[in-house]
Amino acid sequence: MTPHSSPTFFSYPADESAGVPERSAVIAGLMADPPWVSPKYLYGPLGSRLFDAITELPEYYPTRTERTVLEGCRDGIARAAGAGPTLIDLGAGNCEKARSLFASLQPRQYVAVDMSVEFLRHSMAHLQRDFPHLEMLGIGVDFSAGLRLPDAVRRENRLFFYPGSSIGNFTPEEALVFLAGIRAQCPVGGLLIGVDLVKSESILQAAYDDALGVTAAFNLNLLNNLNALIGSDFAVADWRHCALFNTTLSRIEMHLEARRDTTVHWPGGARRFAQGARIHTENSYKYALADFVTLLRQAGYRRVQTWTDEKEWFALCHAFA
Ligand code: AVI
Repeated sequence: MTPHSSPTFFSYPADESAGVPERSAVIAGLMADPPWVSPKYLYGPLGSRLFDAITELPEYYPTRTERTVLEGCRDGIARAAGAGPTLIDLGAGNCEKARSLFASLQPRQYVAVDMSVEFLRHSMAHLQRDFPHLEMLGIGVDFSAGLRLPDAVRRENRLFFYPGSSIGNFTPEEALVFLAGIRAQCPVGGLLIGVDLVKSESILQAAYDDALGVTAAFNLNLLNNLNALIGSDFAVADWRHCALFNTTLSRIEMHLEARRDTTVHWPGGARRFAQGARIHTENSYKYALADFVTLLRQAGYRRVQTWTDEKEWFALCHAFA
Protein backbone atom coordinates (compact mmCIF):
# COMPACT_ATOMS: atom_id res chain seq x y z
CA MET A 1 0.00 0.00 0.00
CA THR A 2 1.40 3.42 -0.95
CA PRO A 3 1.59 5.80 1.99
CA HIS A 4 -0.16 9.17 1.67
CA SER A 5 2.04 12.14 2.54
CA SER A 6 -0.82 14.60 3.04
CA PRO A 7 -4.62 14.74 2.78
CA THR A 8 -6.26 16.07 -0.38
CA PHE A 9 -8.22 19.28 0.24
CA PHE A 10 -11.37 20.73 -1.29
CA SER A 11 -12.68 24.09 -0.25
CA TYR A 12 -16.05 25.61 -1.11
CA PRO A 13 -16.89 29.26 -0.45
CA ALA A 14 -20.02 30.17 1.53
CA ASP A 15 -23.10 29.36 -0.55
CA GLU A 16 -24.69 32.58 -1.75
CA SER A 17 -26.89 30.92 -4.32
CA ALA A 18 -30.03 32.10 -2.52
CA GLY A 19 -29.09 35.59 -3.68
CA VAL A 20 -28.55 36.99 -0.19
CA PRO A 21 -24.86 37.71 0.33
CA GLU A 22 -23.55 36.65 3.71
CA ARG A 23 -22.97 40.20 4.96
CA SER A 24 -26.55 41.29 4.18
CA ALA A 25 -27.94 38.18 5.88
CA VAL A 26 -25.94 38.91 9.05
CA ILE A 27 -27.08 42.55 9.08
CA ALA A 28 -30.71 41.49 8.54
CA GLY A 29 -30.41 39.27 11.63
CA LEU A 30 -28.95 42.14 13.69
CA MET A 31 -31.79 44.44 12.61
CA ALA A 32 -34.51 41.86 13.33
CA ASP A 33 -36.70 41.86 16.43
CA PRO A 34 -35.42 40.11 18.43
CA PRO A 35 -31.94 40.39 16.92
CA TRP A 36 -30.09 37.16 16.19
CA VAL A 37 -26.86 35.88 14.66
CA SER A 38 -26.23 32.37 13.30
CA PRO A 39 -24.12 30.23 15.70
CA LYS A 40 -21.75 29.49 12.82
CA TYR A 41 -20.14 32.87 13.57
CA LEU A 42 -19.01 31.54 16.95
CA TYR A 43 -16.28 29.65 15.07
CA GLY A 44 -13.08 30.75 13.37
CA PRO A 45 -9.40 30.44 14.33
CA LEU A 46 -9.99 31.58 17.94
CA GLY A 47 -13.59 30.38 18.30
CA SER A 48 -12.65 26.81 17.34
CA ARG A 49 -9.90 26.83 19.96
CA LEU A 50 -12.25 28.21 22.59
CA PHE A 51 -14.74 25.48 21.73
CA ASP A 52 -11.99 22.89 22.16
CA ALA A 53 -11.30 24.39 25.60
CA ILE A 54 -15.02 24.16 26.47
CA THR A 55 -14.92 20.43 25.81
CA GLU A 56 -12.27 20.10 28.56
CA LEU A 57 -14.33 21.92 31.20
CA PRO A 58 -15.67 19.96 34.19
CA GLU A 59 -19.15 21.47 33.66
CA TYR A 60 -19.33 20.60 29.95
CA TYR A 61 -20.37 16.93 30.27
CA PRO A 62 -21.35 16.19 26.60
CA THR A 63 -17.87 15.55 25.20
CA ARG A 64 -16.59 13.26 27.94
CA THR A 65 -19.93 11.47 28.28
CA GLU A 66 -20.06 10.83 24.55
CA ARG A 67 -16.47 9.55 24.71
CA THR A 68 -17.48 7.03 27.42
CA VAL A 69 -20.46 5.87 25.38
CA LEU A 70 -18.29 5.59 22.27
CA GLU A 71 -15.71 3.49 24.11
CA GLY A 72 -18.41 1.07 25.20
CA CYS A 73 -20.00 0.57 21.80
CA ARG A 74 -17.10 0.74 19.33
CA ASP A 75 -17.27 -2.96 18.49
CA GLY A 76 -21.04 -2.85 18.06
CA ILE A 77 -20.67 0.13 15.73
CA ALA A 78 -17.97 -1.65 13.73
CA ARG A 79 -20.24 -4.69 13.32
CA ALA A 80 -23.14 -2.48 12.24
CA ALA A 81 -20.99 -0.46 9.82
CA GLY A 82 -19.51 -3.49 8.04
CA ALA A 83 -16.09 -3.84 6.42
CA GLY A 84 -14.01 -0.88 5.24
CA PRO A 85 -16.49 1.98 5.43
CA THR A 86 -15.99 5.45 4.00
CA LEU A 87 -15.99 7.44 7.21
CA ILE A 88 -17.40 10.94 6.64
CA ASP A 89 -16.82 13.12 9.69
CA LEU A 90 -19.17 16.11 9.77
CA GLY A 91 -17.78 19.06 11.75
CA ALA A 92 -14.52 17.18 12.24
CA GLY A 93 -12.69 19.95 14.16
CA ASN A 94 -9.60 18.38 15.70
CA CYS A 95 -10.55 14.94 14.24
CA GLU A 96 -9.95 13.26 17.61
CA LYS A 97 -13.33 11.52 17.86
CA ALA A 98 -12.97 9.93 14.43
CA ARG A 99 -9.37 8.96 15.24
CA SER A 100 -10.68 6.95 18.20
CA LEU A 101 -12.78 4.86 15.77
CA PHE A 102 -10.05 4.02 13.25
CA ALA A 103 -8.80 0.87 15.02
CA SER A 104 -12.22 -0.77 15.27
CA LEU A 105 -13.75 0.54 12.02
CA GLN A 106 -10.71 0.16 9.74
CA PRO A 107 -12.12 2.72 7.27
CA ARG A 108 -11.08 2.57 3.60
CA GLN A 109 -11.24 6.34 3.34
CA TYR A 110 -11.54 9.14 5.90
CA VAL A 111 -13.32 12.34 4.82
CA ALA A 112 -13.23 15.25 7.27
CA VAL A 113 -15.67 18.10 6.68
CA ASP A 114 -15.48 21.40 8.55
CA MET A 115 -16.15 25.08 8.04
CA SER A 116 -12.86 26.13 9.66
CA VAL A 117 -10.53 25.07 6.83
CA GLU A 118 -7.23 26.18 8.38
CA PHE A 119 -8.00 24.44 11.65
CA LEU A 120 -8.90 21.30 9.69
CA ARG A 121 -5.67 21.42 7.67
CA HIS A 122 -3.68 21.60 10.87
CA SER A 123 -5.59 18.71 12.53
CA MET A 124 -5.37 16.49 9.45
CA ALA A 125 -1.65 17.01 8.93
CA HIS A 126 -1.06 15.35 12.32
CA LEU A 127 -3.55 12.61 11.63
CA GLN A 128 -2.07 11.71 8.24
CA ARG A 129 1.38 11.41 9.82
CA ASP A 130 -0.04 8.90 12.32
CA PHE A 131 -2.06 6.98 9.71
CA PRO A 132 0.01 7.21 6.50
CA HIS A 133 -1.83 4.33 4.82
CA LEU A 134 -5.30 5.75 5.21
CA GLU A 135 -6.55 7.86 2.31
CA MET A 136 -7.79 11.17 3.71
CA LEU A 137 -9.79 13.99 2.16
CA GLY A 138 -10.44 17.34 3.83
CA ILE A 139 -13.44 19.40 2.76
CA GLY A 140 -13.76 23.01 3.87
CA VAL A 141 -17.44 23.86 3.60
CA ASP A 142 -20.36 25.14 5.64
CA PHE A 143 -22.65 22.11 5.39
CA SER A 144 -25.39 23.49 7.67
CA ALA A 145 -27.61 24.31 4.68
CA GLY A 146 -26.88 21.02 2.87
CA LEU A 147 -23.84 18.95 2.00
CA ARG A 148 -22.27 18.42 -1.41
CA LEU A 149 -19.46 15.93 -1.64
CA PRO A 150 -16.84 15.84 -4.39
CA ASP A 151 -16.66 12.75 -6.63
CA ALA A 152 -13.44 11.74 -4.87
CA VAL A 153 -15.53 10.58 -1.90
CA ARG A 154 -16.14 6.82 -2.24
CA ARG A 155 -19.80 5.92 -2.64
CA GLU A 156 -19.52 2.43 -1.19
CA ASN A 157 -20.61 1.85 2.37
CA ARG A 158 -20.66 5.41 3.64
CA LEU A 159 -20.77 5.95 7.38
CA PHE A 160 -21.61 9.56 8.19
CA PHE A 161 -20.37 10.52 11.65
CA TYR A 162 -22.00 13.52 13.33
CA PRO A 163 -20.94 13.49 16.97
CA GLY A 164 -21.05 16.07 19.75
CA SER A 165 -24.79 16.72 19.56
CA SER A 166 -24.26 19.39 16.94
CA ILE A 167 -27.67 18.30 15.66
CA GLY A 168 -29.00 20.13 18.74
CA ASN A 169 -27.91 23.43 17.20
CA PHE A 170 -30.65 23.03 14.56
CA THR A 171 -34.36 23.42 15.33
CA PRO A 172 -36.14 20.02 15.19
CA GLU A 173 -37.64 21.05 11.82
CA GLU A 174 -34.22 21.95 10.41
CA ALA A 175 -32.77 18.77 11.93
CA LEU A 176 -35.32 16.67 10.04
CA VAL A 177 -34.34 18.27 6.72
CA PHE A 178 -30.63 17.88 7.50
CA LEU A 179 -30.97 14.20 8.52
CA ALA A 180 -33.01 13.42 5.40
CA GLY A 181 -30.34 15.15 3.29
CA ILE A 182 -27.63 12.91 4.76
CA ARG A 183 -29.87 9.87 4.23
CA ALA A 184 -30.10 10.79 0.55
CA GLN A 185 -26.29 10.75 0.30
CA CYS A 186 -25.85 7.20 1.55
CA PRO A 187 -27.69 4.69 -0.59
CA VAL A 188 -25.77 2.04 1.36
CA GLY A 189 -24.48 2.72 4.83
CA GLY A 190 -25.72 4.82 7.67
CA LEU A 191 -25.28 7.59 10.16
CA LEU A 192 -23.63 7.51 13.57
CA ILE A 193 -24.88 10.51 15.50
CA GLY A 194 -24.47 11.85 19.04
CA VAL A 195 -27.39 13.53 20.78
CA ASP A 196 -27.61 15.31 24.10
CA LEU A 197 -30.56 14.23 26.25
CA VAL A 198 -32.85 16.20 28.58
CA LYS A 199 -31.62 16.38 32.16
CA SER A 200 -31.83 18.63 35.20
CA GLU A 201 -31.77 22.34 34.51
CA SER A 202 -28.89 23.07 36.91
CA ILE A 203 -26.58 20.67 35.07
CA LEU A 204 -27.55 22.12 31.71
CA GLN A 205 -27.17 25.69 32.93
CA ALA A 206 -23.67 25.10 34.35
CA ALA A 207 -22.54 23.40 31.12
CA TYR A 208 -23.28 26.59 29.19
CA ASP A 209 -22.16 29.09 31.84
CA ASP A 210 -18.98 27.66 33.35
CA ALA A 211 -17.14 29.12 36.31
CA LEU A 212 -13.99 29.96 34.33
CA GLY A 213 -15.92 31.97 31.79
CA VAL A 214 -14.68 30.02 28.75
CA THR A 215 -18.19 29.74 27.29
CA ALA A 216 -18.64 33.45 27.93
CA ALA A 217 -15.44 34.15 25.95
CA PHE A 218 -16.64 31.81 23.17
CA ASN A 219 -19.95 33.67 22.93
CA LEU A 220 -18.41 37.17 23.20
CA ASN A 221 -15.78 36.36 20.59
CA LEU A 222 -18.65 36.15 18.09
CA LEU A 223 -18.66 39.97 18.24
CA ASN A 224 -15.03 40.06 17.08
CA ASN A 225 -15.99 37.71 14.24
CA LEU A 226 -18.86 40.02 13.27
CA ASN A 227 -16.58 43.07 13.34
CA ALA A 228 -14.24 41.30 10.91
CA LEU A 229 -17.09 40.13 8.68
CA ILE A 230 -19.34 43.19 8.40
CA GLY A 231 -17.01 45.97 9.57
CA SER A 232 -19.06 46.70 12.71
CA ASP A 233 -17.71 48.32 15.87
CA PHE A 234 -19.07 46.02 18.59
CA ALA A 235 -17.12 46.65 21.82
CA VAL A 236 -16.85 43.31 23.63
CA ALA A 237 -16.75 45.09 27.02
CA ASP A 238 -20.28 46.44 26.42
CA TRP A 239 -21.79 42.92 26.35
CA ARG A 240 -22.24 39.99 28.69
CA HIS A 241 -22.78 36.29 28.08
CA CYS A 242 -26.18 34.91 29.00
CA ALA A 243 -27.28 31.23 28.92
CA LEU A 244 -30.70 29.96 29.95
CA PHE A 245 -32.73 26.77 29.62
CA ASN A 246 -36.04 27.24 27.81
CA THR A 247 -38.09 24.37 29.28
CA THR A 248 -41.00 24.81 26.87
CA LEU A 249 -38.78 24.33 23.83
CA SER A 250 -36.29 22.02 25.60
CA ARG A 251 -33.29 24.06 24.55
CA ILE A 252 -30.41 26.00 26.02
CA GLU A 253 -30.34 29.49 24.56
CA MET A 254 -27.22 31.62 24.42
CA HIS A 255 -27.59 35.37 24.14
CA LEU A 256 -25.36 38.41 24.32
CA GLU A 257 -26.85 41.07 26.58
CA ALA A 258 -25.99 44.78 26.39
CA ARG A 259 -24.41 45.95 29.69
CA ARG A 260 -25.34 49.58 28.89
CA ASP A 261 -27.11 51.57 26.17
CA THR A 262 -24.95 51.28 23.10
CA THR A 263 -25.09 52.00 19.38
CA VAL A 264 -23.30 49.65 17.02
CA HIS A 265 -22.30 50.95 13.57
CA TRP A 266 -21.29 49.21 10.36
CA PRO A 267 -20.74 50.62 6.86
CA GLY A 268 -24.19 51.68 5.68
CA GLY A 269 -26.06 51.17 8.96
CA ALA A 270 -26.29 51.14 12.73
CA ARG A 271 -28.51 49.83 15.54
CA ARG A 272 -29.09 51.09 19.03
CA PHE A 273 -29.30 48.47 21.78
CA ALA A 274 -30.79 49.52 25.13
CA GLN A 275 -29.20 48.19 28.31
CA GLY A 276 -30.44 44.62 28.82
CA ALA A 277 -31.27 44.08 25.11
CA ARG A 278 -30.23 40.66 23.85
CA ILE A 279 -28.83 39.21 20.65
CA HIS A 280 -29.73 35.51 20.33
CA THR A 281 -26.61 33.60 19.27
CA GLU A 282 -27.29 29.87 19.70
CA ASN A 283 -29.84 27.19 20.54
CA SER A 284 -28.83 23.80 21.82
CA TYR A 285 -31.82 21.44 21.84
CA LYS A 286 -31.96 18.58 24.35
CA TYR A 287 -33.98 15.54 23.27
CA ALA A 288 -35.82 12.67 24.92
CA LEU A 289 -34.20 9.62 23.28
CA ALA A 290 -37.51 8.21 21.98
CA ASP A 291 -38.29 11.53 20.28
CA PHE A 292 -34.91 11.59 18.57
CA VAL A 293 -35.33 8.03 17.30
CA THR A 294 -38.71 9.07 15.89
CA LEU A 295 -37.02 12.00 14.13
CA LEU A 296 -34.47 9.63 12.54
CA ARG A 297 -37.25 7.36 11.31
CA GLN A 298 -39.16 10.33 9.92
CA ALA A 299 -35.97 11.27 8.05
CA GLY A 300 -36.09 7.89 6.29
CA TYR A 301 -33.71 5.70 8.29
CA ARG A 302 -34.89 2.11 8.44
CA ARG A 303 -33.52 0.89 11.75
CA VAL A 304 -31.91 2.64 14.69
CA GLN A 305 -29.62 1.19 17.33
CA THR A 306 -28.90 3.32 20.43
CA TRP A 307 -26.36 3.39 23.25
CA THR A 308 -26.30 5.66 26.32
CA ASP A 309 -24.22 6.22 29.46
CA GLU A 310 -25.53 4.94 32.78
CA LYS A 311 -27.04 8.29 33.76
CA GLU A 312 -28.68 8.54 30.33
CA TRP A 313 -27.27 12.00 29.74
CA PHE A 314 -26.07 11.41 26.20
CA ALA A 315 -26.86 8.94 23.41
CA LEU A 316 -25.17 7.62 20.31
CA CYS A 317 -27.48 6.38 17.59
CA HIS A 318 -26.55 4.25 14.59
CA ALA A 319 -29.22 4.72 11.95
CA PHE A 320 -29.24 2.39 8.95
CA ALA A 321 -29.95 4.05 5.60
C1 AVI B 1 -21.24 22.43 18.93
N1 AVI B 1 -22.37 22.35 19.83
C2 AVI B 1 -22.89 21.01 19.90
C3 AVI B 1 -22.12 22.92 21.17
C4 AVI B 1 -23.38 22.75 22.06
O1 AVI B 1 -23.25 22.21 23.16
O2 AVI B 1 -24.47 23.13 21.62
C5 AVI B 1 -21.73 24.37 21.07
C6 AVI B 1 -21.57 25.03 22.40
N2 AVI B 1 -22.10 26.17 22.72
C7 AVI B 1 -21.73 26.48 23.97
N3 AVI B 1 -21.01 25.50 24.46
C8 AVI B 1 -20.88 24.58 23.49
